[in-house]
Amino acid sequence: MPHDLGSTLVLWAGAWGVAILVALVGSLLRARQGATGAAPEEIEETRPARPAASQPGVVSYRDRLRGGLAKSRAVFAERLTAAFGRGSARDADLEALEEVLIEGDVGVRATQDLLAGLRGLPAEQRNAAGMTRALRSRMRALLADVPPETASLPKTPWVVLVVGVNGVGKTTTIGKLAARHRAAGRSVLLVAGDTFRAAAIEQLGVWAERADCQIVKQGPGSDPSSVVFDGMSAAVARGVDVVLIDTAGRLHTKVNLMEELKKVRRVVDRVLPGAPHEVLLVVDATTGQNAVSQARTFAGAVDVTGVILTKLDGSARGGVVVAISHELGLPVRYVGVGESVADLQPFDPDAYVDALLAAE
Ligand SMILES: Nc1nc2c(ncn2[C@@H]2O[C@H](COP(=O)(O)OP(=O)(O)O)[C@@H](O)[C@H]2O)c(=O)[nH]1
Ligand SMILES: [Mg+2]
Repeated sequence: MPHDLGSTLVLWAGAWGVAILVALVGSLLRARQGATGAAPEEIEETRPARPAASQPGVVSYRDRLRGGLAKSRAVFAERLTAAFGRGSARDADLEALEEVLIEGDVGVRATQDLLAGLRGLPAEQRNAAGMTRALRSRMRALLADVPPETASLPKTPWVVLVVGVNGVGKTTTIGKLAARHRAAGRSVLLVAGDTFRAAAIEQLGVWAERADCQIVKQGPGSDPSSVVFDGMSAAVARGVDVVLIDTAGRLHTKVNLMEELKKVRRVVDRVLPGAPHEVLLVVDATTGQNAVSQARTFAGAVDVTGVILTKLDGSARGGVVVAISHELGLPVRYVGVGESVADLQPFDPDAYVDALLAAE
């Protein structure tokens, strides 16, 4: 890995950690003031797109958050010291930590597992440093390992179906993924399987131009399965390396959406047996536990192979990574940290945990 990319990832991971730490601490304070709300049970559509992030490339997301890194880290360390620093940790201190983790969207199950491990720590390790160290290694163990980005594709065309509810960032993420593949010298074909709105088809067209790749589309209102059939047939005939299939995420009803996705999946497999090779679920980090319930619903319907968590730049709810990974056993493959083409980073569980729970 080139040095500058390596340091960028480290900075990014650190920056992400800051956002989460700030949220964890803030959430605890809010929770103590009784100002918390329950996470929605039902899968919901994500709210409409927020305004564009500030000028990409001027001050990057990582740079912006990096400025606050030392301070936020210190704040979190301070809270741990306050909780555990005076001799051994009492049960009440573990309860405080439980609130921090739950409010930080780590999820009930993961939180309980983490606490169970900490309760068993020997007395001499029940101080801020020992607790943080134990929490870090236990949290890392809860995160599914991420398969490395392959230098060469196992087969071509490599077909990726991208699913998720409206507004989470599917189309944008496809654009970013396309650019990554193009940068690796691969030919890419995009399939405009979200036929519900003309704007969705145009949006994918813009990304196709930007990333210099092919696109197969039909008019708005056409049958998604028919577009996908055309796209797959073209990809096979033209011998392209990568096919990225966009899909609609409009929840007219959950059942309809899932049935449509299953049908699309069958069509892909009919044209190219064994495909799609990956089904990536895109979820919006700002939706917290709702992202977890979306992941559960989609995973049950279409054999999701990995998750992409978007909008971490606008969110401090990155703890949801742990919930998705642990409760559903799905690897988080990439995270989106902004709206521009370079703002998609492979997820690094080690860097994540280190940034979240830095001891020093
Ligand atoms: N800040 C931020 N915005 C994002 C990210 N990913 C997508 N978006 C924005 O989210 C909005 C919805 O994205 P879109 O790709 O149209 O979502 P789709 O409906 O799932 O296809 C757009 O304004 C995107 O620019 C991200 O990682 N960070
Ligand atoms: Mg879209």
